[in-house]
Amino acid sequence: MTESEFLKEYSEYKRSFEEYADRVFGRVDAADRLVSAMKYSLFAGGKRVRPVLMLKTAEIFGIAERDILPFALALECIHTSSLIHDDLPALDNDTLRRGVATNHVVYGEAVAILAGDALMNFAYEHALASCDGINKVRALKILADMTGSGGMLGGQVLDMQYESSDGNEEVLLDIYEKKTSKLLAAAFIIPETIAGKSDDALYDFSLKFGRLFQFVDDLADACSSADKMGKTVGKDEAENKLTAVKIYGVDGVKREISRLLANCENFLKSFDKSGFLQCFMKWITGVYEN
Ligand code: GRG
Repeated sequence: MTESEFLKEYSEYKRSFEEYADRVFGRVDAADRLVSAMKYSLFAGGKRVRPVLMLKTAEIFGIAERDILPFALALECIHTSSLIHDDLPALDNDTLRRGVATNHVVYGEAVAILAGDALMNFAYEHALASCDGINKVRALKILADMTGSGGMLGGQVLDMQYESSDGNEEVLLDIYEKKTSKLLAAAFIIPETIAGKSDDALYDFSLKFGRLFQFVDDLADACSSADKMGKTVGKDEAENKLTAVKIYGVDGVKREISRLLANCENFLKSFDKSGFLQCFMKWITGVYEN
């Protein structure tokens, strides 16, 4: 598959997702300040990496789009909620996200906190309403597990604990698995679960993919620009954060990224209809290159 074929297919999945999200949120009253704040961040121009991966994986497992879209929207709402909260003054105190002012800059801190909460609540409400069988209930439990204290939220707290303190590679990998990889893994594991399947190798791959994704983000924070990234960069080093760049150095992270990429590509070779996912790995690692 060529890069332009890949990008065309990516934009088709993204369009399906955007149309669905527009339909769902179009029904919600935007005159309400809380809903307006939720929509501001949800429609601020994210890449929709998680929904696209979920739609593609669903297709590979033979799941109809109507069965996966509610989960794809739930996952993107949880991700957006985490970005709103991560940008708050009490956390990263950032003013730029997805190329626009952060939620609390526009709506104030109190509404931004509640908009993050409301997106999280909406995610479960929406996915639950679509549950018409035990496999979808199982998928919903996975979404909750990947998000909660053993996943993204717990990882964020660990991340804060190790701010400005000495950590090592083992600690870093544990934080990244929880903070970043588990939510990304949901994009692969939820369609698999809805299809009534379970495979440890796919879960291992999805965690490695999450690590690769976070390493690329760390490298971008060290080497890219705010214009290109649509968010503040250079903060990790300024705040002495525990990152892959701190542990491996810039060249070391590049080597780790190549190693993880080869590892992921190797797994995908054994995975049916994986051309799009192979290209995805290349795209995500090249997208932030200088
Ligand atoms: C619960 C507050 C809280 C945080 C959880 C998700 C997270 C941890 C923090 C947000 C910032 C961060 C470094 C996340 C790591 C994963 C990552 C690189 C997210 C950015 O995801 P993209 O590139 O963003 O998919 P867009 O804007 O395109 O959706």
